Amino acid sequence: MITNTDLEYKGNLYPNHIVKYIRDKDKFYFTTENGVILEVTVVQDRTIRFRYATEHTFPPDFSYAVDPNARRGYNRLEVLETKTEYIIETSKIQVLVDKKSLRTQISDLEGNIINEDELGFHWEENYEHGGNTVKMGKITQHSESYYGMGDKATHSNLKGKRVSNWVTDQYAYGKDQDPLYKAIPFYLGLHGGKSYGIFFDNSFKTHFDFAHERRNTTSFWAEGGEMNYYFFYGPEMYKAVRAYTNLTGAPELPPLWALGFHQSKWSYFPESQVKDIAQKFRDEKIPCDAIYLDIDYMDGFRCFTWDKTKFPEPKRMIAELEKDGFKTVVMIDPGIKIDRDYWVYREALENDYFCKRADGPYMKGKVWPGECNFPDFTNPEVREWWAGLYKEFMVELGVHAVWNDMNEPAVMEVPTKTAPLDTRHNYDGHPCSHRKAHNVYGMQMVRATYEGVKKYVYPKRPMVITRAAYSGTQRFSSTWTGDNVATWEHLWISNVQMQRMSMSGYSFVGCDIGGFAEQPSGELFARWIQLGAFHPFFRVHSSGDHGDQEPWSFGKEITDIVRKFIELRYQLLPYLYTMFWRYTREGKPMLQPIVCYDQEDTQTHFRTDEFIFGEQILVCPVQEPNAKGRRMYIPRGDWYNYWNNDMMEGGKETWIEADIDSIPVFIKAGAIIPKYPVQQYVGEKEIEELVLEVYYTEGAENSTVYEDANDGYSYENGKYSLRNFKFSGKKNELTIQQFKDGSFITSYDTFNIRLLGLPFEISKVTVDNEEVELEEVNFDQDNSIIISKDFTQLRIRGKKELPEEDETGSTNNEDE
Ligand code: NBV
Repeated sequence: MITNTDLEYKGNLYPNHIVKYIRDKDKFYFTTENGVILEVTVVQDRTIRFRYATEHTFPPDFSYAVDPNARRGYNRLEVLETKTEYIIETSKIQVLVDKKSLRTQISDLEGNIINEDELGFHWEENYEHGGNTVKMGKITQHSESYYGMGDKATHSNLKGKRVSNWVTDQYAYGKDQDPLYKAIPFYLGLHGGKSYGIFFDNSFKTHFDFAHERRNTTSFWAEGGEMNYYFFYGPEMYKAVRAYTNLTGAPELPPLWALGFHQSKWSYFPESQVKDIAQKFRDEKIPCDAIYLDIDYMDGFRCFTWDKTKFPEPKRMIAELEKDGFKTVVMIDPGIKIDRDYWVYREALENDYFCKRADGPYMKGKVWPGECNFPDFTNPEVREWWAGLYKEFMVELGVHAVWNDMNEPAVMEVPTKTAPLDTRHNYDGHPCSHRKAHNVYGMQMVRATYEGVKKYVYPKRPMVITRAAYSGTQRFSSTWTGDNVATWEHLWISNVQMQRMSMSGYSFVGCDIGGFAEQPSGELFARWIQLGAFHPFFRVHSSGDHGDQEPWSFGKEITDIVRKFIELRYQLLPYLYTMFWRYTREGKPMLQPIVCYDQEDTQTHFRTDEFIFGEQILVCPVQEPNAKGRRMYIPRGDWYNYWNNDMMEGGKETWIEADIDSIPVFIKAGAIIPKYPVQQYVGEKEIEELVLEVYYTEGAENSTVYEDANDGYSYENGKYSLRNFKFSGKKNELTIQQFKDGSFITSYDTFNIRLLGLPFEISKVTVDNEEVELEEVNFDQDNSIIISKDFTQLRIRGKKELPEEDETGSTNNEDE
């Protein structure tokens, strides 16, 4: 075995033996003879924080990533000291700290090793910048796989890869190009059927090596700051993601319109063009909820201004669009034009809000308006000012949502593409250079934007979109994956990125459908819409220099396909909204790669294409031209092909037909999928009936439908409707039970229950414990029945309405 003293080569320093141990409630301090302190904090039974100091001192503890509202607390905490180690035990795991080397090992309570240090913590002094390069070496366990890490455009299983985190404006990036727009230093490990997560909360440039340099080691390091990481025990992957999401936060529920279809381009102008596009959606009967204004709406690219020749009366235009069901989303960038006649610039200058270089001058960079200064969003006072700038837009003009771009920050005409590294930042009272603040700059900008938008759209809910992000940004904003390209390869990349982001705690994510750069063929556009319909943020955006990219730009056949999938999206809104609600409440990823769905099936470990939308819908995009279908892996269990209701047994790879107007979509047997009617925009229609598609299985399955007012905050006061359906199927019988919570009264009174895949003829129906005469039951040819939403009354054959008693609510077991 190698000892730490053998390893003190190449400038690396290692902790030696422990000389002091102190416990302070949930914190444990281990000090080594050479001045390293390891602070172990038990955050929750499955969440442990490891933090290392050199030279006996910790700097002040501060994190932008950690949600101040994260739940903390544990059920059990015991410590044991043996001759060679300290053992900390919670109700889920055991942490060993080795007395001789300070190395740690984490195992479950059955003694299975989940994660262990190889070289463990070590560091190198950084003479140029001061401080340390901090490093952690772990053992790669037998057959270990790795996932997560934000927007990396590479195979979803990161085994054998090395990646870095440095938020970067990466126009027209390629597969495997790294780093991109996000810095999310969180990964999941999976071996022996058990999973865990590690979050390295360090905003400097970080690097992760997943058995790339050495076959049996996984390491991560940062070019400054502290070795400060959290370990989350699964053993299910989603539980590790959930624990990470508990720590770094989830967003609030967006308004439902934000989950509709959105149309964008760089740029729609003038007003007449925006109006024409909007009108065309209505004429073509293609649902759409939002239209985007890119930088050209501004006066000379000055943020918070309007080019009055293009948009003479923004307030009127926005109101007219709104009347027609369109929300208006506008872009805001961080660069503020250096222009003494521009009020935003003057305000920032007078208040000393711009970032400065180390020796005093303002940090300058060229962006769209020419030379700009950049507000220091890491200063709380600057954030407050920035939030206030949205007042006019949101309150006076009626803008609905804001889109923050270029917030890496992107700077043109410099090789680094960003601010100089000596730029100074307030970092909420912990002054530092851009080396430390770079990865959180965009996050703090969009945080300020969120605060402003939220304040001024109140009592409605905010909707914000960001390009740059660090861990925790999901609390404030949705995101998209930046400037992709109209290629088939990018369709693959988008699919992987969405799943990866979801598994990195960031579910409210989408990509530029059709590709930002270059022009897609009609076929590629259709295939991309088919995938995008299953992404939480569903927006077409393009650079606009290569022709049109609207749903009708590629001829009738493609328009019809695009319409079909946008319509499907609108039908699935109650399902999607429920997924979102679960994400906000439980941190459950909205998209799951199939490895997350069934981690014990090793067949899933290296799959990139198939994913689960929510919990019960399996989707697999077609990613090649000219395809009539594709081979795909169907996870274990029974699945119904959505298009023909054929049931299929999973656990195998198989060919699935999917001509240009289709994409493989499967529904988990036993699921109850709620659907709304097609609307041209959210709120166009009052929902008169909730369709429940019930997929028979022999066995049990739970399904949920969450609904509320679709906007506003009444849901926080109990005005929501949560329906839990318990399905249980036997050979010749099926039962559906409903459990209801919340006081929101849905606009519909009835469910239209469609029984799919029934292996038997119906001979008896019981509602609310009473048998209904079979000849009375109003079965349509497709086994669908109309039932009151309280599950007490069936609609009787030949009658359009439910029986009288129901309308008076006589036997209502709902507490509405
Ligand atoms: O504002 C223009 C574009 C925008 O359309 C795109 O979505 C962003 O990712 N923006 C980048 C700046 C210019 C990119 C070449």
